[in-house]
Amino acid sequence: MRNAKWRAATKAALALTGAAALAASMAMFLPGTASAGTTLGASAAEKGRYFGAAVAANRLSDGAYTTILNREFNSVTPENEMKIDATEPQQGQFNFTNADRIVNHARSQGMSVRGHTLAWHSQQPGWMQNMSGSALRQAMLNHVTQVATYYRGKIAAWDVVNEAFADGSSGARRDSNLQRTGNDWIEAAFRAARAADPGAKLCYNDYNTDNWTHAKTQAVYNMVRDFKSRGVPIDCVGLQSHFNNDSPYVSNYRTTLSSFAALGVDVQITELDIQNAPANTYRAVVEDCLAVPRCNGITVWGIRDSDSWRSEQSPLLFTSGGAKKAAYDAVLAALNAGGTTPPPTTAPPTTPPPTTAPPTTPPPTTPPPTGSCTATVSVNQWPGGFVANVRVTAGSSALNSWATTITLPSGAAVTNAWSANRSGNSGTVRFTNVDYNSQVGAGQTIEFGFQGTGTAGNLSATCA
Ligand code: 9MR
Repeated sequence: MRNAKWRAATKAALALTGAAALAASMAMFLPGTASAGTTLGASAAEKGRYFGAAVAANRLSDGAYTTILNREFNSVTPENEMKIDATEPQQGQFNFTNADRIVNHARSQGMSVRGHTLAWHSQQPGWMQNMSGSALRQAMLNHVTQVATYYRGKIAAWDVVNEAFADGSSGARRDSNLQRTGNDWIEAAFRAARAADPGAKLCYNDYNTDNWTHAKTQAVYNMVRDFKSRGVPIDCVGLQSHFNNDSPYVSNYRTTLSSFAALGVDVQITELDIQNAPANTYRAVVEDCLAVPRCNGITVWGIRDSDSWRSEQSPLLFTSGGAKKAAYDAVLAALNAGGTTPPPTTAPPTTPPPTTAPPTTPPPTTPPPTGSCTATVSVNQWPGGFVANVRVTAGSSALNSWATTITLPSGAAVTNAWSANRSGNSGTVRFTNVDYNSQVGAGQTIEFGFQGTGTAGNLSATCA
């Protein structure tokens, strides 16, 4: 957005004074305004990307800190303030005070916000650490829903689930209280997040997933591929990219970025820091991202070395005194290399569709036909509650819209649905497409789901 301001100012200056006078007019009329080529955010924006930093609310009162933040970055990630222990310290009592300080600061500066994180085995409040089974599953889904709803429309991308895979060579999920609620906890979290904020990109985020040959990287890749094939709503993968001597940058990093991107998701470098901040390694990371059209942003995990969670490794772009390091110069040069390129065209919309868009063409006098389809339901039941996943498959003709009804047994009721509009909550409940899944190719399948209370039993769905 600062880039947009800059572009507007640039256009005006060009129109008034001509290109030759541009530099002089900017110096006269726009002192301190970020310009492409001289700051990380503006230079990244010229390449259709953002450059962000993790921000701590308690540092926003430090003028030296905010001077660099406001000058250099056009995206922020709250470092700890959106974690579960911060936002729901007591069950059902939400606290957004510190997260709001960061979000408000970002919005006032025209920066986008990455939300971090809705579901994680770590930094759980005490009440959640002590939960298990269906109660934990419901508490987790409620947390995702409440927090994503509160910030609806303000978050460019959510780390919906963080660090759910085990280290080492197993390729297995990490054991945790959330994992023990059932292997589908991750997709359930993504569906709840999509329902709460349809405009946010939904990311899976992890560390030690940089080396393409590592089992953990492959395991995350396989999960994302599976999610995409089954219509689980995932838009992006976050590679934390905390590089150090034990977990170094490797030259197949670009292969990792492009392989994830080839699954049809954006890739974001979400928590970059590099032990001792070697300029060459920082440059290589930026070049790798720029080489992959769907690598659409880089976030460093702090601003000055003194702000880092690993400050003893001096892994960031600014010294503790706020001076630019050699790594900063390398990053900026890499962002500026090759001139301006158009932004990638593959990004999904980042804002929710308007609810009352004026029609630009006369509406059809009859609704488009709802073609024939078949639907199947699978239910994950626990005492007192359930989650149902419904797969709708088009027949031999493509669908422009679809509708399906499901009859619940008495005592069962739907509490929320994702990737579908719903009418009714008990008895026969009707589900219809939302905008983004109205089109289903011949023989293709989309998926939606809903959560409910009571006992669902074996459900069947009828296409209407
Ligand atoms: O930088 C964060 C640090 O201030 C916290 O003490 C720590 C607690 O878990 O979390 C750090 O951030 C982590 C991030 O949330 C997830 N990926 C690893 C980051 C560094 O530990």
